[in-house]
Amino acid sequence: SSKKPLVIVTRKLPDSIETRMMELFDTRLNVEDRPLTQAELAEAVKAADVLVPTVTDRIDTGVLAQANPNLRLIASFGTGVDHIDLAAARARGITVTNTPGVLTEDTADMTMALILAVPRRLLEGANALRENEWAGWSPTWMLGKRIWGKRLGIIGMGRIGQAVARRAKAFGLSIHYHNRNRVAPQVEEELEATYWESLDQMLARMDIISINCPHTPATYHLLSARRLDLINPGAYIVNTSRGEVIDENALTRKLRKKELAGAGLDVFEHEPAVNPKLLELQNVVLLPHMGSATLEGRIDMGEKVLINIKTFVDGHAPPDRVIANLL
Ligand code: 8YV
Repeated sequence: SSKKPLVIVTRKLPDSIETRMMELFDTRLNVEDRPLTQAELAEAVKAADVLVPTVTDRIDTGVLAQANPNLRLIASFGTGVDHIDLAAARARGITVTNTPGVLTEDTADMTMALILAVPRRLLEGANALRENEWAGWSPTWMLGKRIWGKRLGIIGMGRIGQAVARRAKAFGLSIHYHNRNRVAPQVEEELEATYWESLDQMLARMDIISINCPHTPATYHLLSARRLDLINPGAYIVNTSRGEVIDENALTRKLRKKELAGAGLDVFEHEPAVNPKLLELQNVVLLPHMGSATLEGRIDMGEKVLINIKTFVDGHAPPDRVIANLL
């Protein structure tokens, strides 16, 4: 019998996943549950046959330069792979997998929660009550913006974007989207979605904008200062994808100057750091990257990681190989 591959996991995972992983492979867990330093990551890639990183591990060229040839698979726990230098991994013949699909609905739920929470001032109202600032019902107090009947512009109409669109349609929003490619006609029809080839033109017409595209070199600061200026000052922005897709400083400036009505942000450019100026604003809901944070979802993600590793070590192509067109 051949030696079991050494799998190194960088973060604490759900118990049932860790147990199963130890049964299947020679597994080294991270019991401390804190992100590894770059030096510790370099040590991990020296020893591992398979590395299981998360979004908090920056697998850059410096780290990969330390890898031994035995490192054949990076089975990432999560869907976004922008924390991994894919070109460098590919150059070394390392296969990269992710966990798509299983966190689609949870992330879309959180996106919808932000779409509702910001215009309807959910946190402001809840906080006012807690702070004893509620003097009783008033016809004119704590008025938000109506959501139904408004235009939602989705940037990135993949699995998550479509799941957001389904929810938003049920809430009476009209669906608009920008994507590299137009989605299938039956999907457009089902969602009654309008395709905008020009992102600039779409931005100028929307009441709420939701970012649901991956962070790639092509989407870095897609919402640049120039594009943020195209958006109607009464509009809201929601981001549950990656902070890097928006120029966070430019967004903060616009929110401060009331050139945008508000924002719901689950992700930030320099996590876990958040621009302190954002924290001073009333018209924002800021969440600590919770989009996929359900127990069920994390177990599903872990199971996908297990299947990807198992398939790979059995000598087959793992189901969730990251496709080259993400580069
Ligand atoms: C996780 C995510 O929080 O999958 C993603 O891309 O952002 C989240 O589901 C994280 O990435 C886990 O590594």
